[in-house]
Amino acid sequence: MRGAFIVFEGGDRCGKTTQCKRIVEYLKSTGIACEYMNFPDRSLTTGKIINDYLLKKTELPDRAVHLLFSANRWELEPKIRSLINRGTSLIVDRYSYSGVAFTSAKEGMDLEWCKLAEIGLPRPDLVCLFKSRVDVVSQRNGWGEERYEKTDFQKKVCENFQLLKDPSYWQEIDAVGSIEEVTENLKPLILETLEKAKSRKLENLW
Ligand code: Z5A
Repeated sequence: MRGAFIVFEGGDRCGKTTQCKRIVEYLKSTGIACEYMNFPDRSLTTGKIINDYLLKKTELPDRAVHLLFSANRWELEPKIRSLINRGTSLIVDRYSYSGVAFTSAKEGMDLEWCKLAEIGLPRPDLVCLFKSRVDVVSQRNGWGEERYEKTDFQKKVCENFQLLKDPSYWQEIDAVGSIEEVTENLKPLILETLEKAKSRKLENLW
């Protein structure tokens, strides 16, 4: 039986990484095989260039950097399929939806063009879209250090997530509560998805 492919998405600092790690810890404590994965993975070949770009050490044309983010996912595509097919569930911190939502928030970038490089990547069984408020997250540690951490840009990104939302496998998560409250709200949804994934084929984007 295959594992489930679960993605957490949302604006900056909304708590995705915190929750991914807490859910992986929780699942492992109940004996479920699972792993944490995050995009961009800055340790990969493409990830090193992306890291320099996000830290504003290099400049790249918008389309080129968009394709690098996508290539970063394709670097891990064989590993994603292999782990899932061997029964390990993946809890993934950002994915193709961030790729499309962030690039298409830039001037002159078309959302449909942004989706093209993602075609054929595995489609998650569940996308948890973290709903927060920019006035809340902008008070959190680390806000403003990287390229996209500006209020107006983040609002546009959130609008783009709404355009990508597919109710058949997306769920909105209230991420304004405490860290513990958000984890407790996520647990039943994650367990239900793990169960359903066992008998479902892994589909592709889009
Ligand atoms: N990007 C892109 O353009 N194209 C792509 O294809 C992809 C990404 C995949 C870097 O992503 C940038 O790349 C990102 C999107 C773009 N730009 N922005 N903005 P990243 O995932 O590496 O980094 P990030 O977006 O900045 O995410 P993050 O730092 O991982 O934030 P987070 O995961 O949402 O939050 P967190 O680390 O769990 O929490 C942040 C802080 O808040 C921390 O101090 C926590 O302790 C605290 N926290 C968390 N939850 C709570 C609650 N509930 N209450 C209070 N405090 C909390």
